[in-house]
Amino acid sequence: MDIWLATSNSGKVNEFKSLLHGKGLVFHQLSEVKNYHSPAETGETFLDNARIKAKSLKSVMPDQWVVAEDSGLQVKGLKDLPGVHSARYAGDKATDHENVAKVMKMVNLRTPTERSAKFVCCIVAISPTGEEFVFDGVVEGSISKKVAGTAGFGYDVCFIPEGEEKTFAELGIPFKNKVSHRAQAIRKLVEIF
Ligand code: ITT
Repeated sequence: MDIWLATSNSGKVNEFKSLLHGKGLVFHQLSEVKNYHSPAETGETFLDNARIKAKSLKSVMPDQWVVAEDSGLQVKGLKDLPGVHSARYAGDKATDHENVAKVMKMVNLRTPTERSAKFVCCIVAISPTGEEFVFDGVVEGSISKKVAGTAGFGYDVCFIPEGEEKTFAELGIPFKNKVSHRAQAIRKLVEIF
């Protein structure tokens, strides 16, 4: 079965592929869609933004399964920021490195002793007949005292999942894929295919 993934984040694509490996699914990426421009993520929630991305791709792929995902880091002591702004926390064209640096700076400045945080993921899938499915996942944890590790992407270098002492980036992808927010949502998604 063909699935069109409405994401330009290669870290997300890799996790979808590895979590759904062997399920007979063929993933297509935005780079295969000619003249496609990702929509502005103007929603106030992860669901809003996942739906905006899914509907946008669906409008040019009307007969296909389309899957979009919106996710981010919520830091308790920063009033759940960066949240839906996770990809752009340090500016519109910010790199992962710059976003992580800003989170570390803000946490150390505003909430050095309360470092609780969570990753949230919302997936919206739209079937060839236009039926919408929504799945989510959350992983609780905390912001590390210093960045560490090389696996994964985004904030993985500064996020320690609950019960562990190392960051996702140190624990590696096989570990992350057992517990992550995205893994939880993808496991629910797979049941509809
Ligand atoms: P698309 O919109 O094209 O899917 P994006 O990177 O812009 O790609 P989002 O708008 O959903 O995706 O932003 C999510 C950001 O949150 C992402 O760029 C990371 O910085 C962060 N993030 C989400 N999931 C993460 C994870 O599993 N590990 C580390 N950081 C994550």
